[in-house]
Amino acid sequence: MAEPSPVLLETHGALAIVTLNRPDRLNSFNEAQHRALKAAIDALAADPGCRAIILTGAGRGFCAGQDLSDRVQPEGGAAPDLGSTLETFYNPLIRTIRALPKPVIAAVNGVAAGAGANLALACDIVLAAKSAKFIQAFSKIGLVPDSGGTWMLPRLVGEARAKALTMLAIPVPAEEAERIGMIYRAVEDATLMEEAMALGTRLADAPTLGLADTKVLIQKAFTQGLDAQLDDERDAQRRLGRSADYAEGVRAFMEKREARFEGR
Ligand code: T3D
Repeated sequence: MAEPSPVLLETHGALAIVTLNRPDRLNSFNEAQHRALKAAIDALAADPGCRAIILTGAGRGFCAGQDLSDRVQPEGGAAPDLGSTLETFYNPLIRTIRALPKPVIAAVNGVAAGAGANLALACDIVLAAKSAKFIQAFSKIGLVPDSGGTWMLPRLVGEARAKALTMLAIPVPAEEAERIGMIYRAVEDATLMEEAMALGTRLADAPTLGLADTKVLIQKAFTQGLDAQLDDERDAQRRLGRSADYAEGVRAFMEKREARFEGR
């Protein structure tokens, strides 16, 4: 029998749902899943009909990071080059999500560990089922948090918490993750996908160019000063002021009706 695809892709109008699909391994990454996820995201990036993406996991986990069964070293055998895996797979994935000019929602359906936790945190909006938890599992196997974890976590939760959570590999339940600002919201398990779809549909119907520039500007705020940020806001506003969605938004407001945005 053919192997099931390690990544599933479905579309609902302008909203796409990408599902990591290795549930027996809690959707941990092997090369096939990396390649399938890259293909799915690249296709959605190039598709003007796609205006928002949900990333989730099949089964009881979101993603348990690297599949460690691919990393077992025979006694006296050569050590793997993990830098090469990061360079080839994890880093491009995180860079792609951060640069994607469309909103990406993580719908964290269950445990998110290692690179799986940081993949979720790289998404623009993180919703998590209340039973889900986030674990920076790396210290348990002698590694550093990767996939942007050392950059993202201190920004989200502060240096003190980031160091404790990573060095001690403390599992953070979804509601606690919401409370400390690590994620946007924890929701009931039964309504996770319904809420993610509602959010995704709303974003898919929104002015896509404006959302894309908002994403870039907020991400830049961590690395540049107010003067540069003000200049960038001016440039974005100038660009967006020429967009069809801006003209439609203003018309709709004046005509007291819902705007119909087209993402251009
Ligand atoms: O290597 C490189 O290229 C560098 C990049 C590294 C990035 C990384 O992500 S390093 C960190 C790797 N991930 C981990 O260390 C997490 C390992 N997993 C766990 O700690 C636990 O599984 C969880 C805390 C995530 C969940 O615990 P629990 O008790 O809910 O489930 P479980 O029983 O441990 O797991 C269920 C099954 O999934 C189990 O298989 P089995 O016994 O039913 O056949 C388990 O072995 C498998 N599984 C879970 N995580 C992984 C995995 N198999 C392979 N790799 C995994 N990461």
